Amino acid sequence: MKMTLRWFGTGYDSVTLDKIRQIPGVKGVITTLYSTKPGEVWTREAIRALKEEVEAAGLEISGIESVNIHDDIKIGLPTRDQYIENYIKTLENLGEEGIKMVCYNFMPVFDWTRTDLAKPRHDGSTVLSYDQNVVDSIDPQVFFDQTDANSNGFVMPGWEPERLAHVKELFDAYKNVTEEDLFNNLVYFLKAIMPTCDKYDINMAIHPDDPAWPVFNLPRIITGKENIHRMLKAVDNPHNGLTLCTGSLGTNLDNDIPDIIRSMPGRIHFAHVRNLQHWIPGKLFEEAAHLSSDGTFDMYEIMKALHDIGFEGPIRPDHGRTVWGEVCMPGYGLYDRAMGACYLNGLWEAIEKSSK
Ligand code: CS2
Ligand code: MN
Repeated sequence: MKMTLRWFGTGYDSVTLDKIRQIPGVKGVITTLYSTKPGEVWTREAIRALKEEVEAAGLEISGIESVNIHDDIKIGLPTRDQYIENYIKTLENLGEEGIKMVCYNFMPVFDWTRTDLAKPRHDGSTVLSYDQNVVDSIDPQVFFDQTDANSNGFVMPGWEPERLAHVKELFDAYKNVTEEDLFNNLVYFLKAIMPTCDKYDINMAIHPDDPAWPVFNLPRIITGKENIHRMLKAVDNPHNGLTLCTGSLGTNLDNDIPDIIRSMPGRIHFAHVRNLQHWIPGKLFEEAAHLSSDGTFDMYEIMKALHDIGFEGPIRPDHGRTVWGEVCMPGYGLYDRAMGACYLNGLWEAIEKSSK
């Protein structure tokens, strides 16, 4: 594996490349052109400028998270073909610049959903948390406005104000989209982009839905072992793979994460490894420190499973706690993610040495 950190880019992230460079073992960043909108073509010049900035700091771009998918593709509107063409152009430009891993998700309207962005934890840190009762009783527009207001002034990934200013229209547009439709629209998209991925050796890594069940009555299709395998099989090309996100799949305790990992060698192209503390399974959970004993998951078993399948892709700590008074995008501060990276590196070193 290759340890990385997510970086949103100058002007969008409170964390600088110089600081990331000082986390032991972190070789690269997972980044994006944060100012682009879903559906836009990423120009080669803009990609190159980003790459040069990262490389000047002694790091590499280990992958993109995310090239977001335009809603028309997810909904399956006739206009999707134009947006798919634009996506292909973006992949070509990334491929020309030597970037070979692209993370994306296929969640309608929202990216991840959390009901509190700064829940105090027993140790005095704050974390993102989820309460199903809140989701069941709140209007999506109010929910979006609250989330936006609590993000410390940062634009959070997947929560772009320009798009979500139209939450109601977006919901209407998805009104008749069933899970089967959404799945078919994903397959249509993947089939269209695979030749480009083959040409440039780009690994596509779909991010699981978070949480791993329908929220606000929106369809969900990447929630567990069965539907992930269905997706991999529907477009059975090694470039069609998964972002193994423990914090997303792990929202549903029926998901046995080490088992999921072992069931798809060669198809996990990226890993997000973090821990959750469950209070009421399926209803109430919060994020935790990466350490196994701080939450519900056995992080050793997760890293061991990745090691056992010979995982060589980029890995990153995912959401961290906010600690030591840091002011940052919720989930994306420096300190706790740096601790997470060190811990995961330590587990990996021990697993590697003891498996010789
Ligand atoms: C991320 C997702 O913050 C997170 O939970 O893992 O926002 C992820 O970047 C997207 O779903 C991928 O498109
Ligand atoms: Mn994730």
